[in-house]
Amino acid sequence: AAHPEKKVALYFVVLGFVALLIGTLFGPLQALNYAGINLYPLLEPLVKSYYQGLTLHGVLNAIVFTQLFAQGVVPYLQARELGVRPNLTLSWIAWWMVLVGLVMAAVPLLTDDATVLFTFYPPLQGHWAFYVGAALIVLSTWVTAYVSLEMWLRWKRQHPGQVTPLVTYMSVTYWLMWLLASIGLVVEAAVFLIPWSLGIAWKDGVDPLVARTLFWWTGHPIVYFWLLPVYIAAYAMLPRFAGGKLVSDPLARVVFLAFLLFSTPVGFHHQFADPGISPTWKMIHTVLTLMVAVPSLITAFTVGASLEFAGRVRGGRGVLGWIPKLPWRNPTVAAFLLAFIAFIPGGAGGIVNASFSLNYVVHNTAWVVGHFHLQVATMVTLSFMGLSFWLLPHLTGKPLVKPGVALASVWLWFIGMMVMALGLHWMGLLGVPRRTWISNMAEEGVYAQAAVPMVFNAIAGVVLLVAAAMFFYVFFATLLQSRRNAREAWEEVPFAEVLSGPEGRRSVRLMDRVGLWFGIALALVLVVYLPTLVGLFRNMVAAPGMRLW
Ligand code: HAS
Repeated sequence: AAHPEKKVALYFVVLGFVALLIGTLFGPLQALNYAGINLYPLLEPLVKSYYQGLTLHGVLNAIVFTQLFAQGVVPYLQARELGVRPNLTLSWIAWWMVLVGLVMAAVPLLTDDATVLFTFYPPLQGHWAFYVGAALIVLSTWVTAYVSLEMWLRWKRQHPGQVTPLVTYMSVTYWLMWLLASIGLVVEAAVFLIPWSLGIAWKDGVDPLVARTLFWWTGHPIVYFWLLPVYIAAYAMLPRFAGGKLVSDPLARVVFLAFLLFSTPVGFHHQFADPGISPTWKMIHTVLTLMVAVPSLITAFTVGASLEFAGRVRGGRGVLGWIPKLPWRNPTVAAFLLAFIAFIPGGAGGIVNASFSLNYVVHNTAWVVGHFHLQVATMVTLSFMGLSFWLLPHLTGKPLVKPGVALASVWLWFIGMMVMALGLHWMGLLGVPRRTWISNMAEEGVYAQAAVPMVFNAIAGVVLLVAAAMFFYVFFATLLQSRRNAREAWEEVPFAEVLSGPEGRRSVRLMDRVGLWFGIALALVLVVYLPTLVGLFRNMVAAPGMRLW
C-alpha cells in the first residue's frame, strides 16, 4: 500500500469510537439521574450502581476515546505533511499497549471493583488491575510521542536549517506538552496507587492530598491533550474544508508554544478547596490558568478570521453575511462550526472556574459538569465526529454513507449538549452537587428547587441518544460497506494554504528551538509544584495518622 501508516491510524480511531459507543450509552442514564429518574435497575446485574455507570462513562469517553483519537490522527497528519513514514513497529506496539491496558482496566470496572470515577484518586481504592491497565494506557502515549519526535528529528537531519513545517510543529509541541503533563499521573500510579492496591506498600494508608496533587498535575493539562488535536485540524485543514485559507501560520505556532509552556503549571485550580496548599500558590496557579486561556483566545481570532475569509471568498458580504455562506451542509464543517460555537460559553465558564474566589460558588456542583460537557463532550467529541466523516473515507477509500444523516447527527448532538449544559450550569447555581446519585432522593423532594433545569436534562438525554444512534450508524455503515471511491477522490490530505507564512521571520526561528522551550516549560512546572509537593510529602511521612486508609 502507498501509505501503510493509514492502517494503524484507522485501528486507533476505530478502537476509540468503540470506546465512545460503549461509554456514550451510559450518558442518557446519567442525564436521567439528573432529571430525578433512576433507570439503573434496568442494567442489573451487569452494572450495579449509578457510580459504576458514571465511572465507565467518564473513563471510556473522556480518557480512552480522546487519547486513541489523538494517537491515531496526530502522528498520521504529521507523517503525511513531512512525507516520511512513522516507525510502524512502535506505532503498533502503542496500539497493543492500549488494547491490553483497556482489557485489564475493563475487567475490574465491569465487576464493580474499580468504581472510583474518572479521577480515580484516593481515598477511593480500586483493584490493582485497573491502575495497571490505566498506567499501560498512559505509557502507550509515551511510545506515540517517541514516534512523533523521531519522525521530526529524522526530517530535520534531512533538511538542515529549515523551519519545521506547521503540522509537525503542532504535533511535536503537543507530545512534549503531554510528556511533561503525564509525569504526575505516572508517579501517582507507580509510587502510590499500584503498590497500595496490591497491598505491598502504604499499608497504613496513602495521603489523599499528595495523590490528588500528583493527579491534578496531569488532570488539568490532560484537557489540552484532548483539545489540541481539534486545534491541529482546525488550523491545518478546516480553512480548506471551509473554502478558504489559514490567515496566519506564525500565530498558530505561538498558540502551540503557549500550550507547551502553560498547560501544566495550573493544577491547583482544581484544588482551591483542598487544605494544605498555601493560598499564595493557589493564586499563582490562578494567574497561570488565565495565561493558558490566552492561546484559546488567539485561536478564536485566527480560526474565526480564517472562517471569515472562507465565507467572503464564497460571496459573503457585510459584517456577518459570511457566516451563512460557509459550507454548512458539509457535515465535517458543520461539526467544527458548532463545536467552536459551544466552546465560547465553555471557555467563559472555565474562566469563572479558574477565578479563585468565584470557584467556591461552583466547585463540586453540577455547574462543573455543564462546563466540561461543553468542552470535551461538545468541542472535542463533536469535532472528532466531524473529522471522522472525512477521515474514514480517507483512510479506507470508502465513501461516506448517508451524509444527510451525518449532518443531522451533528446538529442533534449540538442541540442536546447545549440543552444539557444549560440545565447543568443552572442546577449548579441552585446548589445541586455533581457526581451524586440524586434520583434516589427525588421522591423526598430533595433538590425540588431545581425541577425546571432537571427537565432540560431529561430532554437532552433523549436527544443525545438519538444523535448517537445516527452517528454510529453512519460511522459503522461507512466502515463496513464494500463500496469504494475512485482513488483520486480520497488519497490527498487537504492541508490548508496559508495567507501569512513562516518564511524569513526571526520569531519563527526562535519558536523553532523546541528543546529550549521544553526546558523552560519543565523549569516552570518544577518551580510551581516542588515546594508544595515536598511539603506535603514531608507531612505525610511525619504524621502517618493523617492518612486515610
Ligand atoms: Fe476546564 C474543570 C478551568 C478548558 C475540561 N474542565 C474541568 C473538568 C473537565 C474540564 C473535564 O479553573 C472537570 C474535572 C473534574 O472532574 O473534576 N477549563 C478551565 C479553563 C479553561 C478550561 C480556564 N476544560 C477546558 C477544556 C476541557 C476542560 C478545553 C476539555 C477538553 N476547568 C477549569 C477549572 C476547573 C475545570 C478551574 C475546576 C472546577 C472545579 O471547581 O472543580 C480554558 O482553557 C478555556 C479557554 C477557552 C476559551 C474559549 C475561546 C473560544 C474559541 C471559540 C471561537 C469560536 C469560533 C467560531 C472561531 C477562552 C476558541 C466561529 C464560528 C462561527 C460560525 C461564527
